[in-house]
Amino acid sequence: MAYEHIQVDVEPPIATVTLNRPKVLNALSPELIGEVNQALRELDADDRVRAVVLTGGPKVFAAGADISDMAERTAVEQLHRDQTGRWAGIAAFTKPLIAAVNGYALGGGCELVLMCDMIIAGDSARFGQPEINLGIIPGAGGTQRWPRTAGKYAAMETVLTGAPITAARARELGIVNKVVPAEMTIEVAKRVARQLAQKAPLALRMAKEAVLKAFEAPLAEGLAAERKSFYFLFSTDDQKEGMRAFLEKRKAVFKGR
Ligand code: DAK
Repeated sequence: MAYEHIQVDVEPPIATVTLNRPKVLNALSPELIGEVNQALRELDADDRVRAVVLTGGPKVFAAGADISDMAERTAVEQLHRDQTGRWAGIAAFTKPLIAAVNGYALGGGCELVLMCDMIIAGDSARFGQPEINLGIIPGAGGTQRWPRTAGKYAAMETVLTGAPITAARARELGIVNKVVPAEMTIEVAKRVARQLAQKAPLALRMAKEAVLKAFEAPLAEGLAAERKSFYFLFSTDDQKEGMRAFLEKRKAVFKGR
């Protein structure tokens, strides 16, 4: 499908989705979010693709939701637009999603990053939730994902002050996997995606689902879900292939079956 606000590059076994509204720092209009949602749905169904990089390109990730689109809306209009469904669709992507962040990732841009599974930040990256300065609060998960990943006090500081933090500080808080020179960010994220793409796709999917469960379920429920997925994987060809390859001292070839 052709997109207007994003670019999708499929280079099997990975794909890259690039936000592409540079004149407004990739501000996340409803159309852009709709396209990201649609692209991820297509990539989820594409067997050639096993991991995806999400980026805003070399200069900026995204400066948040499009303020010019929101400024004059009423509460009821906001409610009826079902933005939430489109954002939830992104969080529901089943394959590994690696964020490659350069420059600002603010507001909804930061929330989009926090929906990803791993985060590679360029040293130019700045993460923040400046909604408080607009008289609102985060609306795409910021108040929930920040405390779950960075803890209460860092979350309060970010959400209440609206001040952005550097890539180095984000790394200290554990919301970034790796900080690299800005010109390397996308390449490093692609390298990570290619590494993950070598793993067994069904195991990757179950592993992602199980880790995400830890943020939502009580421990006993999470452990039960983990066990079920563990047993399930013994019904896959890839489990047989993985273990036989180990015993035969060769590299496993996984097929996602
Ligand atoms: N929306 C629209 N346009 C934006 C924008 C934004 N968020 N951010 C920047 N732009 C535009 C600027 O208006 C400017 O346009 P022109 O004047 O050239 O026409 C152009 O991008 C360049 O921006 P600046 O001139 O401001 O560039 P600077 O380098 O000086 O400053 C900045 C960069 C990122 C610090 C600054 O642009 C800025 O503070 N931007 C706004 C950041 C912000 O407040 N973001 C939070 C937005 S609220 C929800 C889902 C999501 C959300 C809510 C609900 N649901 C599912 C319910 C999300 C909400 C938000 O993100």
